[in-house]
Amino acid sequence: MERTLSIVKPDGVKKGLIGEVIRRFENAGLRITALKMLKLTKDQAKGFYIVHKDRPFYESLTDFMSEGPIVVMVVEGENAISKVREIMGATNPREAAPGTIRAEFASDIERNIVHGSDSPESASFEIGYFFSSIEIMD
Ligand code: 3AN
Repeated sequence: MERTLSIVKPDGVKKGLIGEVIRRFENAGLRITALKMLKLTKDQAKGFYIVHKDRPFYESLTDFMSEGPIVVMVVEGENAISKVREIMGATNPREAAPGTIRAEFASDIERNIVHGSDSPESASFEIGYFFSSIEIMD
């Protein structure tokens, strides 16, 4: 069993896609083991995306991620990290495979509806950023 952190980003929440994202994860046999809605401050968004601090899109990405409410969740299952990324589609929606969340709903490479951890190391950092161990179900 593997755990990953997924986020319905501000554009996803605004477009009413919280249920759609969760439905796709659950339909793929994954389980939601922690879930909450919150609005990040700019500094909290910067902390979450600290690995991207030297990238040219860091300022704009952290503005976007703090512009409105998000839904964060822990998703668990066999190969949860790669399964979630497959369901999301490529970062750039124009390159995302047909039928993926980003291909169907994302407007551009930044406003791309959903986040999923890209490795066990980032999953561990990202889950710990939002949840304590007693908030995650067995
Ligand atoms: P992914 O979310 O597919 O793992 P990352 O980790 O490379 O992609 O990037 C994190 C986030 O930064 C993306 N979800 C997207 O919102 C934003 N992003 C990535 N690349 C760009 C870019 N070239 N221009 C603007 N925003 C970007």
